Amino acid sequence: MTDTPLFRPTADTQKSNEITDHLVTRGTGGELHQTPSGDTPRLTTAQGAPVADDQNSLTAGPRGPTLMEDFHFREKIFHFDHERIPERVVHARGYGAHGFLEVTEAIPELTSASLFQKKGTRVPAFVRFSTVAGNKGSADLARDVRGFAVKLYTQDGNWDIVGNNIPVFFIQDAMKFPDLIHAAKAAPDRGFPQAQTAHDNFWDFVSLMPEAMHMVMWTMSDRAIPRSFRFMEGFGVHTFRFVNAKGEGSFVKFHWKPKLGLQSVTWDEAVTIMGADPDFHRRDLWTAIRSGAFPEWELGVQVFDDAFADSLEYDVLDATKLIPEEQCPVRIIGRLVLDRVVDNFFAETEQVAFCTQNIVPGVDFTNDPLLQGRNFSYLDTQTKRLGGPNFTHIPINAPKCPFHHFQQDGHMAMHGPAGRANYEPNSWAQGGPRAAPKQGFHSLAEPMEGEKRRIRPEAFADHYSQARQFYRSQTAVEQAHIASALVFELSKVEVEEIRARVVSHLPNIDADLAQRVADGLGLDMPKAAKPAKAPVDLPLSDKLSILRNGPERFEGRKLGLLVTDGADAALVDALASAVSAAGGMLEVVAPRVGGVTLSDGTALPAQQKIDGGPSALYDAVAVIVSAEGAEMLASLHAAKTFAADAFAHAKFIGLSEEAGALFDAAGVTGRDAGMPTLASPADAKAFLKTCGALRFWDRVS
Ligand code: HDE
Repeated sequence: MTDTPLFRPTADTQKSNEITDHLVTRGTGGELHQTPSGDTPRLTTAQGAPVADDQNSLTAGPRGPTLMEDFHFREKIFHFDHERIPERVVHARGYGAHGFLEVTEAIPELTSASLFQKKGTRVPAFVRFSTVAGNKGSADLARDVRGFAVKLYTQDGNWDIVGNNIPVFFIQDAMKFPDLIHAAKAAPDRGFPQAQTAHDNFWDFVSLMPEAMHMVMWTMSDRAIPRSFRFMEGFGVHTFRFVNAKGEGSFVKFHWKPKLGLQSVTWDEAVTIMGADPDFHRRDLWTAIRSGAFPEWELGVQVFDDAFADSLEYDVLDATKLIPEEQCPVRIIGRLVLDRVVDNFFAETEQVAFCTQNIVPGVDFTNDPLLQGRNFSYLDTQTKRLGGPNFTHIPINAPKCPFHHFQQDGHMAMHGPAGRANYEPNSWAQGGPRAAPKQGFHSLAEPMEGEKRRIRPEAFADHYSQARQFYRSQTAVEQAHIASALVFELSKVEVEEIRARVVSHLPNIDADLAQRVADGLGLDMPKAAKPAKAPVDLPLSDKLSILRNGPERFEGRKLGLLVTDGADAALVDALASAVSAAGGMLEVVAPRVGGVTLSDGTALPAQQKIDGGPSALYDAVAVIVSAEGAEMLASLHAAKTFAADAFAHAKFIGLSEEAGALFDAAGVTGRDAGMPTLASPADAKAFLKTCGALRFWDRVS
């Protein structure tokens, strides 16, 4: 062997090296630079020493051993080796964005919280949405609860409302949280299943914990497969306290209501989306914000006093219960707008540390035993996850108001106050911050007494009434989805006894639901579980349904337009204008991603090749093709699936006259009112109006 048989680029050869010539500078939107420009900063080590060669490690001779003294190599690899931090023990997969909360109604009579004193006050916000059970790399569309965690950077410190998109929880006491999560996540021996509750351990646990049944109804409903973070509600879940300047307290429950209405996908769509785009939700949020369609929620509060709480059939300290809006209206007091994506996913979304203990003067906890347990858990988990007690020094977690305290040192301390006084009281001049008895945080002076015992309150004993209320408040379509979800999940349970134990709870909720699930499983109806407290019929609540609270317009939604060469240009134009006028988004799907040539000779680029753009990704679809195009698509499996799925998922489908051949080939031979023909440009506008209803449910119900 000779000394130099292999080509190794050197600093000199870099100029002709294809890879280095296509540098993408950091911090841009991703535009490509052909060559580094004059103001491109020089590459340095973490210590700032300029680097001459980032391609080759230092060796003794071209083919010789790598030298230990190569500090640039060692530093680069060492840092890479340490890039990962522990993922969150729950809610590992999440996506965040910046925005603000604007107060639309001042409520000084209810709370002394600084932000609520004046209408129009704005505070910066950071929101992280998440799934619960899956690991960081799991798919967005898993059937799961979604986290809805909001950090508000107020003038009186950070206030974290760490909520979910479901207003109740599985368990009543934080003591059971590790059990719940162990049971829900992958089994410890085999390490699967990932990101789903469709397995024995989860159903074994909840079937032994009837208090979970209300939340089970919610997680088996379409709430657990939202179409987008932008179209889901958020809930603080627990009952909190507002405290006003006079020290008077009231109970409060927090709600986030999406301005664009509620929307979910179907389970069959979710299954497809998980393969076609596992990042569906994060991509949706990123794209919407970057395109200027800023997602918005109303902040609402249910405020009530002790007398009202005492009048309820259940306990407001029980997080497995909600208060229907019909019983206690939601008062809108603000709006949350997300208008900025993160600059760096790790620095912001991964390092953000929500803690339920982060509240501000004017807000207080209640004795909800779940909330009290959370107040310990979040602080503790951030310390582990972020490596020490100074995680509040990380910019995303630091308050944006002035802060002064005597905490010091520890790993990675970033704030090092000057001066001698690091204790209180002290008598040094300028001796440091002092407590502020007037403006400072005061707990509500609530009388407390009782025996020290481990006991569940009697008022927590009714586990079925609200589960029944939820199920019966759904539309027929939604009820069918709940039954199918239960059948799907329980069909993945291997032990029949566990399946039967789950089903034994259902007659206490609804006999018809129980029968449907038993039939779906091929199970003889088991004896109903004996309730700790007999369920009662509560008034139904429309607000619990998604379909009764959907949008009436297509704003914020996405139309998938399947086209071929020769498609009618005027029709395509009209449709694009109608989508844009409706505030929607259009994605072009074509046989090739290079796009198509329309009937007037213009080129239309595509965003998706048909195989990568199934109709499940869209809220409605249109198929505008030439006769030859329809014939060609009729022989493509992906195109036929696009058409057949759009139909099966009850989507609105706009068809050019020629497109019929594709649908016939896909086995969709009839045409219904959800499939209007787009014969002329005038039809496009009418079609978009129709799409506002989101689905043509008559087709499947
Ligand atoms: Fe959490 N939860 N949780 N949780 N939770 C965490 O904190 C915990 C509960 C929620 O985007 C952990 O930072 C206990 C209810 C969200 O970063 C951990 C109990 C609700 C997020 C933790 C609950 C939530 C978390 C894991 C039972 C809705 C994600 C990582 C008492 C109101 C926040 C972390 C983010 C995260 C503990 C129950 C919502 C371990 C002990 C109820 C949205 O601290």
